[in-house]
Amino acid sequence: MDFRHTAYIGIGSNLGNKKRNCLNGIEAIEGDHECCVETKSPLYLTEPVDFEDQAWFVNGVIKICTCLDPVGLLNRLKGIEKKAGRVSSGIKFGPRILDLDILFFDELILNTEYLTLPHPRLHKRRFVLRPLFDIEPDLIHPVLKKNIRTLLLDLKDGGRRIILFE
Ligand code: PH2
Ligand code: MG
Ligand code: MG
Repeated sequence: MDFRHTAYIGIGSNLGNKKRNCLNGIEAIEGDHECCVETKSPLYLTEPVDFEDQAWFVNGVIKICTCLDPVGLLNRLKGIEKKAGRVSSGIKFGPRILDLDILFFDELILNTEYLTLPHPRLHKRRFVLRPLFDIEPDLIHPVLKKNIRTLLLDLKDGGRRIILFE
């Protein structure tokens, strides 16, 4: 199999055993024959953003290689979320057992109804930038043309709290 693509996946949970849910999500990706996990960031406990009246999250980022195309990978991740028991809370940005978001897929820029790449909010979110910085500080955002280190240093989010979890 030709694992020609590189993708970064954001992982999050704020329901139940949040750390276990994240680790189970990573293990499910590791168990997928069309993905291989290359690097895992540490996990962080993070203050909720966008919808603030909810529990803190556990978040991390992994780097994978895959032979799937972006939509194939997205569907695979949605399947893993569903298997983990994810149901809609009815609230946009609300609580979830497991969230697996494609952050980057190669240097691809994509704007469809189903999928936007890079992830449209990643550069505003400390809970994504910090673990990304841990594993790939020099990675360049193909739209903003800045590396992760710079995006993190320039981030103005009022100092959202993020605490190393392990
Ligand atoms: N995910 C959201 C909304 N808010 N806040 C934190 N800290 N971590 C998340 O993963 C998160 C969030 C919707 O995807
Ligand atoms: Mg998601
Ligand atoms: Mg998300």
